[in-house]
Amino acid sequence: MSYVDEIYERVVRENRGEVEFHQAVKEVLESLRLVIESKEDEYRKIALLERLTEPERIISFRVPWIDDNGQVQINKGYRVQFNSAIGPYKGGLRFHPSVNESILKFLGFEQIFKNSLTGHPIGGGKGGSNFDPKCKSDREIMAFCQSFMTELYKYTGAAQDVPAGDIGVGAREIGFLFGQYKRLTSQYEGMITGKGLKFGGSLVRTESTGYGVVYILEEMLKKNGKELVGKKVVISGSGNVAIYATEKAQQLGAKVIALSDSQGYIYDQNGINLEIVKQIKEVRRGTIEEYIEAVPSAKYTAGKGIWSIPCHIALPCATQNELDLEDAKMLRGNGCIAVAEGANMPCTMKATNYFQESDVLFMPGKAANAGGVATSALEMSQNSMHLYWTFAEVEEKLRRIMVNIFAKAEDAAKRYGVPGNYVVGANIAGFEKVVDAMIAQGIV
Ligand code: NDP
Ligand code: 2IT
Repeated sequence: MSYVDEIYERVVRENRGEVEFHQAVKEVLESLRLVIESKEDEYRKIALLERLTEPERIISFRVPWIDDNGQVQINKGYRVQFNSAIGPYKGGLRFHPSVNESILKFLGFEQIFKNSLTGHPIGGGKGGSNFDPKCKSDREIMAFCQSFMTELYKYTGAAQDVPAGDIGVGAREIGFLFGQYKRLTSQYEGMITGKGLKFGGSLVRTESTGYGVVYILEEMLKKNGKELVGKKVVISGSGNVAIYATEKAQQLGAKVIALSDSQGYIYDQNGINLEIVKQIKEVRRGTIEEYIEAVPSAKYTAGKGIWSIPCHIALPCATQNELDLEDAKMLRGNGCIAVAEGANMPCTMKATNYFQESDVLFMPGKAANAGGVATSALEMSQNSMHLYWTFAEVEEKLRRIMVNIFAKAEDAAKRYGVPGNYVVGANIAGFEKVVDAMIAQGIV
C-alpha cells in the first residue's frame, strides 16, 4: 500500500469518528501524493507523515462561569498545538456550539500549511470552546473569556503560542482574553492578535482576511485573462470575513448581490449596502433578515440556498462544508467562473473536484484566507518592535503577501505538472517548507 494511503487509514483508525479531521487530512495527502511518492522511502523511515498528522499537544480543559441568573455553566475548552516546526503555534480561537476535537484538529492541520504559505515564521494551532456567544450579555462574555484564559494562559505566550479570533471570537472577546492574560502573568506582550488598536492591535487586521481573499481572487483572475470589475459576486456569511470581502470586492469594482448568516440569505440586485450590514452585524449583533427592513426591495429567504443565485464569482466565507456538489453544479450551470474560499474548508471535496474538472478557477482556503493570519504575523512583528505601521503600509504588505502566495501556489502546481491546480500548488508549497524544517530539527 502506498505511504499516503497507509497514513490516511491510520488517521481514520486512530481518530475515530473525527470526520472533519479525516476530510482535511485526505484533501492534503491526496494533493501531496506526487511529492510524497517521489521520496516515499526517505519519508517512511523518519515517520514524517505520522508526525505531521499527530498534533504535538492537545490541551483540553473545563471552563466554569456564572451566567446572569447566577447559574454556574460549564463548557469545554481546547487548544490544539499542532506543529511548531517553523515558529510558535499560531491560529484562531472558535467559540461555537459545534466545536469539538475533530473540528479543531482539522482547523489546526490546515493552519500548518496556511501559515507556512504566508512566508512568516509561524507554526500551526487552533483552539476554542463549545460556548455559544449568541444572546449573551457583555458581562457573560467577559466571565467566560476570563475563565477560559485562566486555563489557557499556562500554554500561551508571544514565543510559545499566539491565538487570535475565528468564528464567534472578535475584538470584544480578544480584549477580554488579553486583559485576563495580563492580569495573570503581569506581562504586556503580543501573546494574542486581533487586539484593539489602542492596546497593541494592528491596523488592517480586522479587514485583512476578507481583503486578502479578494486580492488573491483578483490576481487569479488576472493571471487567467479575466477581471473582477463588473462581476456579480455571491458571498456566504456576514461575519468578519464576509463583510470585508464584500468591502474590498466593491472597492475593486465588483457587485456583491448576496450575503447570508446561519438563519438565511439576502439577495439585493442593486448591490449590497454594506453600511447597513455592518450596523446589523457588527453593532447590533442581529440577523441578516433585518436588512430587508432597511432595503425593502431586497429579498430574504430563510434557510440554505444562497448558491442558487446566479453569479460570476462565489466566495464561501461562513463555515466548513457549506458548499456541496449540488451547489457547485448549480453555480457552474449559472455561469460561475471563479471560487475563492474565505472560510476554512467550506467546499466539500466533491465540490472542489467538480470545480477543477469543469474549469472553474478555484483558490483553496489555505491560500485564499491566509491574509488574516499573515496580518496577525505583522501584528506580532509590530508588537515586538514596539512600533506601529500606517493603514496604507500594512495594507500594501498584505496585498504583496497575497500576490506572493498566488505565485507560490502557481509555481508549485506547474513544477508538479498540474498547472492551474491551486489546491495541489498551495498544499505542496506549504508542505515543502514545513518538511524541510522538520527534517532539519531531527526526530522530535
Ligand atoms: P464570524 O463569527 O465573524 O462570522 C461567521 C459567519 O458565518 C456568520 O455570518 C455566521 O452566521 C455564519 N455561520 C457560522 N457558522 C455557521 C453554520 N454552522 N452554518 C451557517 N452559517 C454559519 O466568523 P469569521 O467571519 O471570522 O469566520 C468565517 C470563516 O472564515 C470560518 O470558516 C473561519 O474559520 C474562517 N477564517 C476566519 C479568519 C479570521 O481572521 N476571522 C481567518 C481565516 C479564516 P450567524 O451570524 O448567524 O452566526
Ligand atoms: O483560520 C485562520 O487563519 C484564523 N482564524 C486567523 C488566525 C490568526 O492567528 O490570525
